[in-house]
Amino acid sequence: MEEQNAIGILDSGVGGLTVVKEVFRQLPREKIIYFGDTARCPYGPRPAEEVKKFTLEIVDFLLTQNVKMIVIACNTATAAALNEVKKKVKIPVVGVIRPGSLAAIKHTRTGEIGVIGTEGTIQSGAYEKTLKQINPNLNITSYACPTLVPLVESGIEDETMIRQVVKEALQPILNQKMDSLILGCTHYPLISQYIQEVVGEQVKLLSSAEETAREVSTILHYQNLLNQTENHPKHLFYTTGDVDHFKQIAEKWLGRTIEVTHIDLSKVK
Ligand code: I24
Ligand code: DGL
Repeated sequence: MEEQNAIGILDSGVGGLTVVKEVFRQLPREKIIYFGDTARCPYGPRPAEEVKKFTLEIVDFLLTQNVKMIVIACNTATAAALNEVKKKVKIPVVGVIRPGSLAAIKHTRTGEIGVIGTEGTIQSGAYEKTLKQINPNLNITSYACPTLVPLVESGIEDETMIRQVVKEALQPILNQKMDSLILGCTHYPLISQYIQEVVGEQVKLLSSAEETAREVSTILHYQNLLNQTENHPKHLFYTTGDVDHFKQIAEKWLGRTIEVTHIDLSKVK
C-alpha cells in the first residue's frame, strides 16, 4: 500500500534535520528517508543552476526508494528547484518557503515582513514572489546573511562571539520597519535566541520547520496517504559525506539513535 511508503526529505546537509524533528513529533507513524548532501554543502553560495542540478539528482535517487512524497527541507534548494521538481514528479512535493511565508502572513499586522537567508535564497527572490502572490501590498525587506551558516556549523558555543557575529550580520536591517522576520534558512532557528535579542522583542520570528511538517500532514491527509498502520517505522538516513560525523550531529539533535548510510550519487543508476 502506497501510504506505507516513506516520506523523502532532502537537504544540502544536516540543517534539514530541523524539519525531520518536527515530522517525528507531528507525524510519529510516518517513515522518513532523509538525504543530506553534506559532501556538497553549503548550497547557499552556489549558482542557482548548480543547486537545481544537485536537487534534481537527489530527487531521482529518492524516487528509486519509492517515496510517497518529497519534502525539500533546504531553503536554497526550494528557491532554486521547487518548480522544476514539481513539474517532473507525480507525487506531492513540499518546499519550506511557502509554509514559512504563510506563517508570516498570518502573523503580520503592519504588512512589513523581513526575510533573511543564504545568498542563493535571497537572490532568487522566491520569498518575495511567494508573499506578494498572496498579498501584493506587503512591504518586504530581504537580506542575505552568509556568515550565519558557518557560525552554526562551527559549533562555537561562546555566547559573546555568537552575539557579535549575529549583530554584524543583521546590522543593515535593524533600521527597517518590520513586525515579522522569516528565518529563511534551516540553520537560523538554532541561533534564534540571539537573533531575537538583536532585532528586539517586538519582532516575531517565524521558522518554517514546524509549518512545513503541518503542511506535510495536511497534504498526506488530503491525498489519503497518511500511514495508518506503522507504529515504530524504521527511518533511513543517507549522507554523501562522513557517516560518523553525520550520525553524531543527527543523534544529538534528534535525541535518538539512527541508521546512517553513505551514498555516492555518481554511483547510483
Ligand atoms: N551544527 C550543524 N552543522 C555542523 C553543528 C555542526 N557541528 C556542530 N554543530 N556541522 O548544523 C556541519 C558540517 N558537518 C555535517 C555532518 O557531516 C560532516 C560535515 C546545524 C544542525 C542542525 C540540526 C552544532 C550542533 C550539533 C548538534 C545539534 C545542533 C547543533 F552538533 F547546532
Ligand atoms: N540548508 C540551507 C538553507 O536552508 C543552508 C545551508 C546551505 O547553504 O547549504 O538554505
